[in-house]
Amino acid sequence: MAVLPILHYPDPRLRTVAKEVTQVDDAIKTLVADMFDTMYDAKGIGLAATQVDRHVRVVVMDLAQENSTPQPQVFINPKVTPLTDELCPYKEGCLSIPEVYDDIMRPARVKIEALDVDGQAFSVEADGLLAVCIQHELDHLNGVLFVDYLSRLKQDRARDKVRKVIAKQK
Ligand code: K1U
Ligand code: ZN
Repeated sequence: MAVLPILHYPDPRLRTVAKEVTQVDDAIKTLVADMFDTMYDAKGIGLAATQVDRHVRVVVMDLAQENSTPQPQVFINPKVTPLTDELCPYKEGCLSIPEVYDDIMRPARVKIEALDVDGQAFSVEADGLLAVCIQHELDHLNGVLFVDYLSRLKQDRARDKVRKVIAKQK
């Protein structure tokens, strides 16, 4: 298992549209394990394969509160269908856009259909943070970032902020 490097905005590789997984084989299982290592190391609650420069439709998530039992979830080839026209705001963050947060409006309730890490199909209805997070991660698989929903001014500020944060880390 390994902690993988995370791509940062505005890296053009974050714009790649990920390909469907055709077989949940050992290579995908290793990717899933590495993505969990990477997500936990970065203290995130979700991660899309796109963010670690792997362009397959794989998402990992753990929405457990800090200091509680981990609740790892895997979504392979996720499909998300809104179940309501109601949009809810949530102050989103992104491991690829560190230290930038802003309110994004998304459908409040969705149906998620996906494969699990054993290749078994499942379906779940979601609201709250799960609904927000799966829509954010699905956007990553389609090359979309939450700052794309913001003004050009806020996008420019986000780019400057990420540059400064990354420079400080070096
Ligand atoms: O995809 C990612 O970059 C992961 C992202 C998931 C996400 C969080 C909040 C709203 C939408 C999507 C993160 O984990 S951001 C990391 C973070 O600091 C955070 C952790 C817990 C709650 C909220 C944000
Ligand atoms: Zn993100």
